[in-house]
Amino acid sequence: MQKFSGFELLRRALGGHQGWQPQWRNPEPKAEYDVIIVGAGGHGLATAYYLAKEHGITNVAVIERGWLGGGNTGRNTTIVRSNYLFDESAALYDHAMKLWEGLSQDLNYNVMYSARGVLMLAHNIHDVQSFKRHVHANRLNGVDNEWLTAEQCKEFCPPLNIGPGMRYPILGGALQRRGGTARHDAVAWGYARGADSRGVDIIQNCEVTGIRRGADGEVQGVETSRGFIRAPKVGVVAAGHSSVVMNMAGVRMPLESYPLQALVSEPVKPAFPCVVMSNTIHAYISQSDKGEMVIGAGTDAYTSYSQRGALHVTTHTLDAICELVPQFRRLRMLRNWGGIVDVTPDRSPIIAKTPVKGLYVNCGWGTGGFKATPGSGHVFAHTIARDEPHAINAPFSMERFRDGFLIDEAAAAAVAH
Ligand code: FAD
Ligand code: PYC
Repeated sequence: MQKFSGFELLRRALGGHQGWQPQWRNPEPKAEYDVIIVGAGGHGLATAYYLAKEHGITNVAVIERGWLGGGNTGRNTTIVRSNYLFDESAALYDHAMKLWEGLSQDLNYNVMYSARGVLMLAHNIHDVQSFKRHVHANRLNGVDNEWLTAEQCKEFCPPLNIGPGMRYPILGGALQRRGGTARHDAVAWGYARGADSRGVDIIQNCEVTGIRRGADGEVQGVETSRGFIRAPKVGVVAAGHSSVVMNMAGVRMPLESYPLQALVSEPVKPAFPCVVMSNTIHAYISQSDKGEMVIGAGTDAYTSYSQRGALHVTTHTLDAICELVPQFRRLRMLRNWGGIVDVTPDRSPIIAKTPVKGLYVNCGWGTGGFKATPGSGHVFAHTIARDEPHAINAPFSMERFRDGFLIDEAAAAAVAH
């Protein structure tokens, strides 16, 4: 009988739960697949999972130039909510929210979705008007959201400073109680394990360097750092670099890429009960299950592909956090990092077919795609499998920028950009 150390026995007993990275195969790429997904972030892996699970398409490769979940999926501040303004967005983000609610059971993997509430603070009369408009629009769409006075905000989140002497006083806030957090890397690992066990090949350390097209312009496959891989369908899900990859097929995207950064404090005992966001003062905060305060900033003011942001953006955010929650002045920072987000002109994503036969794209999530991961993968898989959009993602086409059907969610993005 094979003998295992106590550590290995514990790891196997936990079966990949909470804190333990599950095992999946590490296959060599085959010469040909039915579908290639470029990018093993949460959205790419979720797409592969639903292609296999819902559409029976398992001859799929997810090709990743780095390591699985090492892009924005593993770099975000894990906030999940669906309080967007327009009907199209409510349908998309609430589709994701409903999937979050059953995701741990579906994947048989604990993604640690925690509906602890997302409170968006208003600091001036424009914030108040804008958030109340969001509350009303959300409720019309069956999405929960409610207005709280400053005192009710304090009751919901006791560490908040609602004193009158603040530079940006809290005038109230919009609370989505179903909003909260989920563990970002667990989401990537859970989808990876689910896809892998259904036969999907996840190929890491393999960069896509070109997209080959045939005589009729159709997609034939991808050039990679490990050779050419043939496939009649290619889905590009390469956040931050979507325009670079799409350019390989000759498609110019309406995207700009910016650094977005975040940081965590040293871990402390439970001290912050919910998620608080403030676009006006450029800060958002929650406490992870490990005890760290997870704090994020706005995007840098200039375009860049650097996975680090400007120092003054962080110091500005920390000033804001220390004014909102003065006792956190004594916390020390543990680490900080950045990701690259790709932003569309209307701050809504593109999940669509493209003018190139067999080429599909899922991008432009800007500062807010983590929350959409399950819904995004679900409708993108439908789009690729059926070669037509799902009703939910039909409005999120590329043509909307040509035809003027914008879905302007700049205010609901709730992150300065
Ligand atoms: P990614 O996880 O970035 O995956 C794309 C993958 O494509 C990467 O792994 C990359 O290596 C790969 N790739 C790129 N080029 C190639 C190539 N040529 N060949 C092969 N592979 C390639 N959203 C929220 O909803 N809530 C939040 O709280 C939140 N906070 C954020 C905080 C920060 C600091 C950042 C940076 C983002 C935040 N976001 C948040 C946004 C969210 O993280 C992203 O929208 C989401 O994770 C995008 O997922 P993805 O799978 O599309 O991209
Ligand atoms: O979209 O909720 C969000 C978000 C929070 C931090 C970055 N994006």
